[in-house]
Amino acid sequence: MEDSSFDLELELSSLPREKWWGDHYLFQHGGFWLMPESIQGVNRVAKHFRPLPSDVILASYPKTGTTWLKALLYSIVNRSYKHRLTVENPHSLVPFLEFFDIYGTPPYESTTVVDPLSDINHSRRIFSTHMPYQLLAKTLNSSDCHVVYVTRNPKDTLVSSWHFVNKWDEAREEPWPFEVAVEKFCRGVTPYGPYYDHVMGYRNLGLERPKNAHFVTYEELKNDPQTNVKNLAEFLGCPFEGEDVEGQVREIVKSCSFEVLSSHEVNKSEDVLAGVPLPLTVNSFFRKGGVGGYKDHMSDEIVGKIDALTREKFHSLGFMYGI
Ligand code: PAP
Repeated sequence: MEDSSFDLELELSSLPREKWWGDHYLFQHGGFWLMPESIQGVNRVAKHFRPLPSDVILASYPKTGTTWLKALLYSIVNRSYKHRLTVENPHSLVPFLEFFDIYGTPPYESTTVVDPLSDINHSRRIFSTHMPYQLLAKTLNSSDCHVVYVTRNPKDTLVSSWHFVNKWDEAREEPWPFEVAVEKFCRGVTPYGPYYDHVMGYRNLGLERPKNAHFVTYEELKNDPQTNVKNLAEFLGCPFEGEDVEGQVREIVKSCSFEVLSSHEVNKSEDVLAGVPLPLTVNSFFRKGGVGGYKDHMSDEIVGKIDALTREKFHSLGFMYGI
């Protein structure tokens, strides 16, 4: 697949832009804010990706549990290969569609993208994406593939994103002020934001096409991983069977837990994650992995501001979540 006619500079010059942090700008495309590094990949996915009915697509807004779900989905689908999680990073096992050598911009001088139909997983392909449903609707609705969407409460999501950005090398010299991160989040000016529109797009898909889209929250998973892992397996059409179903599920829950996953040498690595056009170290995807950590960072005033927005954006549409 070639798209040598794509001119990123030309594309960017036609889009509204706003400063995100440091020297990084975001560009508005289809109602969402994107990093320039992901625009070509996002366009290619929307244009070329034709999911197979057997495909599993993990969708998420950044920092809402992507890494965890990658590990869980990989283990559920490839049960006899789940030991690979001890030696490979979940992002290598379940690549982002718009990055890596799937539809991303290769970090080397080439416009040829690896054939996305090649067998990247063992039996069934699992991809992930941060693309909002609004930009993927045509693609997803053209197929019987299974979509899993994970979300997380807005305050922990925001805090996680802020920590993540402050781990970037450039932030060592000039850290990103928390108040600025809050302001950008509330205005929706974040990579793949607005968060609220992202979540509602996939929530509606889950309500409209429950056989094809499964919506789960980080907090539900934390609260009852055993039931939720069984539900995911049922949804994907590969329920746990045979002897000791509870034991099989328990094993997967444990091997994908924050504590176990983050203890593997491969996930402690300071190496830059291959295939992503940003200098992200592998270990930066693991920090605390908890619920409610926002309380250590947010004043009552900030909590009040985000909760008011959550009421307006979620509660008004009947989604009683996030407060
Ligand atoms: P991404 O969207 O950039 O891939 P993502 O994996 O969604 O990132 O988010 C990282 C968050 O998930 C981190 O949260 P924290 O900053 O609040 O700690 C990270 O610690 C957490 N995380 C990573 N792996 C797990 C896991 N196995 N269980 C629970 N949380 C996890």
